[in-house]
Amino acid sequence: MSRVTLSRYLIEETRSNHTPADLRFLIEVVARACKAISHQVSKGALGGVLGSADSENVQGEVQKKLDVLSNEILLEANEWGGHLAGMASEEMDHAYQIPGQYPKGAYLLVFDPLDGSSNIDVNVSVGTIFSVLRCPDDYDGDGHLGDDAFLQSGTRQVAAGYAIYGPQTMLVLTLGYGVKGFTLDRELGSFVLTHEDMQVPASTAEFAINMSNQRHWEAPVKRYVDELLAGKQGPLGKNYNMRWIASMVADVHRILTRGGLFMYPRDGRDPSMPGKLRLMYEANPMAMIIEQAGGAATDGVQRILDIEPTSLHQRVPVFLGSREEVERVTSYHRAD
Ligand code: AHM
Ligand code: MG
Repeated sequence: MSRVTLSRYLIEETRSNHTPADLRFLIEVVARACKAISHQVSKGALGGVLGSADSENVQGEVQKKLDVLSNEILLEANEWGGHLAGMASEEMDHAYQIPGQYPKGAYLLVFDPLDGSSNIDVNVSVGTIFSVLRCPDDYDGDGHLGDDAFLQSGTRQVAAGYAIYGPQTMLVLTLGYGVKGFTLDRELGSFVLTHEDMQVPASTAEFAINMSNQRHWEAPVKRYVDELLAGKQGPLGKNYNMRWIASMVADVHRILTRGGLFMYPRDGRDPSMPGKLRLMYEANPMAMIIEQAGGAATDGVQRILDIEPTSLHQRVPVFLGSREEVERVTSYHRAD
């Protein structure tokens, strides 16, 4: 069997004029950084990388050592290549400036360096989520890149992807025409194309939500989950199964593999937080991937990719996965 590596796939995309060469380099570098993160994650207790760092991020969350390390790996890999105008991440308050000695490029890279980090110490799958935008042509930040350059709707993403560090390390990527999955071949040191055309089935009998927040949910989500739990005897007329890994990357990967619905709704725990997940580096890239695989993604009311961001670390409710179920829960919100 002839194996198509990520590099070969990207070269062919560039040859057929689908993907500009500088975007190809950018994806290659992100993939290389993900390989390095995968290596660090896999060391576990042997690498001294488990546990918390003595720091909090801008959102007041205690950072794990691997959150900080993964962020540094992505910054260092990407800052010198000349394809980026700047970067932003869950772990940094504001936009990261490309150091003055390096050339700048046309793209912006946004990432969650290690999603699901509460799972690191218990040896459950975690991942890196990334989104690529163009730096606005008319951007004039006087040499300083402000957060405002990143505030573009998800429809303007030119690429999105994630790496999952699980029993296998995989890179799942969309350049805007379908979703490809690459598995890391550790002997070869390369990501190899293993999933040609990832698709989310339109219907499903599996859902994912953190049920412990049930008492804080809004009425449409309560109604919908009550109906799911009522099973065959209820209004939906079928039995549903539930899975909750608490790593968005792992939950989304399951949905891309066998269908399902992922929900992180708004809840009443903290009125200043409209949901837990962040728009720019969690909801938007995952929404692009899911839509490109034939699924749907909304915030309960509108398509996630249409949301006009107002801040870098903005949070949104998320409903994504199999189209029929996303449409149903969205219609319950609209009827409310
Ligand atoms: P993180 O980026 O700080 O790791 O948080 C995001 C994670 C998602 O991966 C996951 O879906 C969710 O938060 C888990 O939330 P909960 O702690 O409510 O289970
Ligand atoms: Mg995250």
